[in-house]
Order: sequence, then structure tokens, then C-alpha cells
Amino acid sequence: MAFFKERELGKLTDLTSREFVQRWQGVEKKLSSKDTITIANTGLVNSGKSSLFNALLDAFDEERFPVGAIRTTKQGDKEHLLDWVDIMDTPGIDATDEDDDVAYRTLMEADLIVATHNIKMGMLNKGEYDWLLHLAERIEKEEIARRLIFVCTWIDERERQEDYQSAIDETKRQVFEAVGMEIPFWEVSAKRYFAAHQKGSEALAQASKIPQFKAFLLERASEARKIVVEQRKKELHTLCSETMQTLELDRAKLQMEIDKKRKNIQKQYAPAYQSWKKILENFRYKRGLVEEKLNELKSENSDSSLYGFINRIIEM
Ligand SMILES: Nc1nc2c(ncn2[C@@H]2O[C@H](COP(=O)(O)OP(=O)(O)OP(=O)(O)O)[C@@H](O)[C@H]2O)c(=O)[nH]1
Ligand SMILES: [Mg+2]
Repeated sequence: MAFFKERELGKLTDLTSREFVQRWQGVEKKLSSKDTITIANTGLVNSGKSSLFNALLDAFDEERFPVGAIRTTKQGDKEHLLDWVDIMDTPGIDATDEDDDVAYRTLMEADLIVATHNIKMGMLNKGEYDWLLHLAERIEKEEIARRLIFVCTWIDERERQEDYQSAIDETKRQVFEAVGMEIPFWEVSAKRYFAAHQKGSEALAQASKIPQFKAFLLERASEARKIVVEQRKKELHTLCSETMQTLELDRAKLQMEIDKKRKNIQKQYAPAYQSWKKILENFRYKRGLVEEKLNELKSENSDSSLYGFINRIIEM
């Protein structure tokens, strides 16, 4: 059963943000997928995300995820790596807001996230750095090292260059800084893995580091599977309290605005209020004087016809 109806999701978006709704939808999908583990990739356009996942699938004869030199992946596509492990290919970040939106939504459905970076480009650019920072902020601190994995792709194009090690060291330092802790860090080449298959070279396959990376990833998936139910419940709990906090904060902000507006109105109308108050007091005072006078007349003319007339005036 869905957590929220369509109409409620709209309301939640208005009251919090689209990001919250995506997180709710992600947790909901994960809870309904029982103990299937989902691994998603993320990274810049053309960083080699789809190629890396095709390599994990040993997709030698045909691409299971489309690959290309232009922006290729536009939505989250899923494939089975094992019967209990799905891998999900996502659009590159920093291309369009719509792509970032899809990328974020699909990542929120993932148990493990593989962040890819093309090491041919050197260290992380600002977009990649900020994205990593943003992701790490959305994962519970004690879960980050378990759920987030960093992979440098394209090592075949850089490895032989003199500055390779310094590019790797600098990238590692940036990852540490953005995430706030050490996370698994891999250096691989999907291209080399496919070439190794064509040439039938086991040595080249090993040098691509894809088999080692796959073994590591499956080990991580198996660990995740052991705690998956507990983990998802925890995530749901965290999301509930974060949503409540955001709504409470919003309510407090609105209350402050109401108080401010009320004070402004009071301030604005204070002089008019004071003037009318004085006029009213003046009238009351005058009325008192008239009443007094009439009472005097009443006692002086208690049995004349004027008595009835005065009485009527007093009762008016
Ligand atoms: N030399 C080299 N090229 C690679 C490697 N991995 C991917 N490529 C090439 O990089 C280009 C983009 O690869 P994709 O796998 O489509 O990249 P992507 O990150 O999925 O791209 P989008 O889906 O558009 O964001 C393709 O031309 C690939 O052949 C690698 O390890 N080495
Ligand atoms: Mg792709």
C-alpha cells in the first residue's frame, strides 16, 4: 500500500520540498522490494556509468545499458545482476535539471551507490564534488561507508601518464573531504575488460580490475542483504523524524510571520485607536454629566409631568 495518495504528495511537496517526496518514494519502493538489493550508479555524463554496469553484467554481445559518447542514459533502467541483486543505470548529473531529478530519485531507491568519475579528466570538478557532498548528507553517517562506493573509470587512458598517482591521490583527498570519511575507492577500466574478453586475455581482465570490483560489490550486497529489513525500517524512521522537523520548522516560521503581521497592524492602527478611544471617553463623560443633571431635575420635579419625560430620556 502506498504511503501517500497523489494529492497528499503534492501537499507534501508544497510544505517541504520535491527532494523529500523523492526520498519517501525511494523508501517506499525499497520496502516493497523485500530483500532484493539495488545497486545504482551516479556520476557525470559520459563518466562511464553504463559501460561499468555492462561490464558487471558481462554484456559482451550486446549492451544491456546503452552506451555513447553523447548524453545517453535518460532514465533509471534496471537489470538483474543476480536473482536478488538489481543494478540500476542512471542519467548523468549536471546535464539538465530533469536528469538530476531522475538521478536523485533513482538513487533514493538504491541500497548501494557507486559514484563514478572519469580519471582521464583529473580530479573532481565542482559539480561532482557538490553532488557527492549532497549525497553524503542524505545518508545516515554510520551508513555512508557501507553504502557509498567510489570508482575511478577510464584508467586505461591515464594510467601510463606520469601524473596518474597524483590525480588519484588528489581525487581521494577530495572524496574524503566531501563525504567526511574514508569510503571504498576503486580504479577500473570497463574498456579494458571488454578488450580482454575479445582477446581472451585473463591477465588483461585482471588488469581492468573489473572482476575484483564485482567480487567486492557482491560481497557488499550480501552484507547489505543481511541487515536490509532493519536498515529500511531505520531509514523510514529517520525520514519520518526529518519530515516532522521540517514541518515543525515551517510552522514556527509561519507563526512568527503571523505575529509580526499582527504587531504591524496594531502599530499601524494605534493612533486611530487612541483618538477614537479619547472621543468615546469624552462622550461617556458628557453623557455622565447629562445623566447627573437629569437626575437632579428628576428629584426636584418628582410628581410633575416633567418626571415622566425625564425618566424616558434616562431609559433611552
Ligand atoms: N577509454 C575508456 N572509455 C570508456 C570507459 N568507460 C566508458 N568509456 C567510453 O565513454 C563513453 C561514455 O560511456 P557511457 O558508459 O555511455 O557513459 P555514461 O556515464 O553512462 O554516460 P551518460 O549515460 O550519457 O551519462 C563511451 O564512448 C564509452 O565507450 C573506459 O573505462 N575507458
Ligand atoms: Mg549511461
